[in-house]
Amino acid sequence: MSHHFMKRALELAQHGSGFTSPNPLVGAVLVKEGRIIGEGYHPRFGEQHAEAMAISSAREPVEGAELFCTLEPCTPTIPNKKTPACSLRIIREKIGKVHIATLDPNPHVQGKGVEALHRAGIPVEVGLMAREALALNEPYFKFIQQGKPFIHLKIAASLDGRIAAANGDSRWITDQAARTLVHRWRARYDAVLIGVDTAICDDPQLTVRLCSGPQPYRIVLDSRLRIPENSRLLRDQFAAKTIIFAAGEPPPEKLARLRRAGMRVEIVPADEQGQTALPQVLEQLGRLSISSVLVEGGSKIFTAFIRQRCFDKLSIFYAPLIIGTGRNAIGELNTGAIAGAMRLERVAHRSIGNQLIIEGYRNYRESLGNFWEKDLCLPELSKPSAL
Ligand code: AOF
Ligand code: ZN
Repeated sequence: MSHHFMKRALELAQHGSGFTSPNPLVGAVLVKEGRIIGEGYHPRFGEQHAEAMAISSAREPVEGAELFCTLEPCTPTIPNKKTPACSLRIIREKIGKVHIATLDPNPHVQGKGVEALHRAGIPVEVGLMAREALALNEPYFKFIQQGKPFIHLKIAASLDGRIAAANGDSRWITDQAARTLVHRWRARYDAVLIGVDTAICDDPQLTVRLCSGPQPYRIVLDSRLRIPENSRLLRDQFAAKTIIFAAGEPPPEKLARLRRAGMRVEIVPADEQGQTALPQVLEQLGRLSISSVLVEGGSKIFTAFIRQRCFDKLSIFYAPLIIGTGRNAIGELNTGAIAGAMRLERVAHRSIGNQLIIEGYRNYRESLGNFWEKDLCLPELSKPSAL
């Protein structure tokens, strides 16, 4: 039964999808005598928290009710907090018991919410559906601990691992069902990123068209500012959502022209190849509060992110076509022997339309941190005597 209520809280959390960043998606359910009496979620950055909404929405007195939350209730220890602390509200309302899926990895919380509830004599259980709750908030877990965005590489490839024909044509390798899924991902991510060669070759829009949802930032890595000024990314209704990253000292006239036209150009150091240095790009994105990035190509970009280990998750969509000689999804990684090849962790596969999706993580622990694992040793906390 507990499982059922936490599942509902996880579903509710999704309602904030695309709007809460860099805050997490959070859902909460209030239960009395086996019935749900209140539901809530965090709808948007800066707005009400899930627990507060669940309590306020309750149709009957909440005293003694059980609360199921997908994240540890927050504490007043968070600097510049925009909403009242949920843990205090829970104590004030005399909630009878709290079930939490994962602790809050925010360094200003990290267990303090559980501690406060305990001190007030409220029993707490942590860890119910923790995996699902983590999967829901991967970008938040990385960003709040590391200040850098969660990077997800999305590759659409033929069975023989090509992402375009020899002439550069890539429309379309995957079918409508796969492309719709990618649009849903775009709506969930803070930004979509491509290399300038893709901007030149495909003139993509990188918008959310096949589903509804918010428009993410569109980032172009363009060390020498080669992007054509009539690109759709610079001229359509979302031009204000385009950010170009150039390297070192890009051509000054083009830089001035783009900036005069109102385009946002960020300049980061060049790496040894003269490309925009990825670690600095990611740091700068973090400073802009961009907590998640979907990388959509092309091959040079995928290769650079993989070679420099600058990604968290990789999803390859294999479409049932064979191109033969064409453009490889991924270029030189200096792998040497198979033992030196990059192997993904926590690999999963599923299908959508005619595609097989294979996905995995480069290093889950490095991406999400160790902190969440503490919830596995928290049961001792649920005995008030432990404090
Ligand atoms: C919760 N429930 O629904 C969310 C939480 O500035 P504020 O007041 O919105 O606080 C933001 C922080 O609160 C955020 O960094 C994270 O630690 C926590 N998010 N906590 O109890 C919620 N969204
Ligand atoms: Zn809160």
